[in-house]
Amino acid sequence: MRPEPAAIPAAPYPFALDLAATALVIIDMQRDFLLPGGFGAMLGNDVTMLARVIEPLAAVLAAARAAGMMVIHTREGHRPDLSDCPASKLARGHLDTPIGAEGPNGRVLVRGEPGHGIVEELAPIAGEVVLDKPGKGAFYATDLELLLHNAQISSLVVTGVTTEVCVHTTVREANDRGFECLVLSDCVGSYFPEFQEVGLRMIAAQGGIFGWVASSQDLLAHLPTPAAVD
Ligand code: TIU
Repeated sequence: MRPEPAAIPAAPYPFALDLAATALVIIDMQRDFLLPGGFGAMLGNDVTMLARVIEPLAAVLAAARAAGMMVIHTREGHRPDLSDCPASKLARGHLDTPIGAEGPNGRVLVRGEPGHGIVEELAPIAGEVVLDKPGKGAFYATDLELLLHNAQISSLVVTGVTTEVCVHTTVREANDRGFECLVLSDCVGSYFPEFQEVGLRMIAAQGGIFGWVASSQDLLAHLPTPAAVD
């Protein structure tokens, strides 16, 4: 028999967690955003601001795997010929090292390059979805909605970077498509502390206009403890 949903303490009110109908979505935990020399750095950001997300997110990923949850990793980036990169995105920021140019981690935001890869602490394993997306939202120009529909997923635990850009865009897209989103406050990160704070408040405000916000500890308390790894 399917277990009763657990009530996860969250803002603005407890989130009903039905594990079989919930996927963990990890947004763009790529070297291009987290390490020096990638897209995030080329935009002028202090990339060290995002490192604090890795440890709690690795714990959530391990617990999600132990619980048998569907896991989806997204990666923002483009085809090597940049044919899927809008001219507006390419031009934005007047970057010295724009999308597609050679940087210390390979060509910036290009699929297959070292910078485009997910940081090793959160590397996908067999059976997990790795979803390449050309935009900020994970639903735009991808088959994410079809994958979730076919897996009978109705709720998303949303994590990754950055809070106000790709996480927010994805949560807004998911909300309009009828998915319930629980955003983990310590597993999403921003280059801007004020955007982190306000970005999270915007999700849960107005009775949960886009979804719920909880800490990873509050979710982990309701997931099976992963077997210890030596
Ligand atoms: N610039 C910034 O904050 N983010 C992005 O460009 N992409 C994602 O958030 N993944």
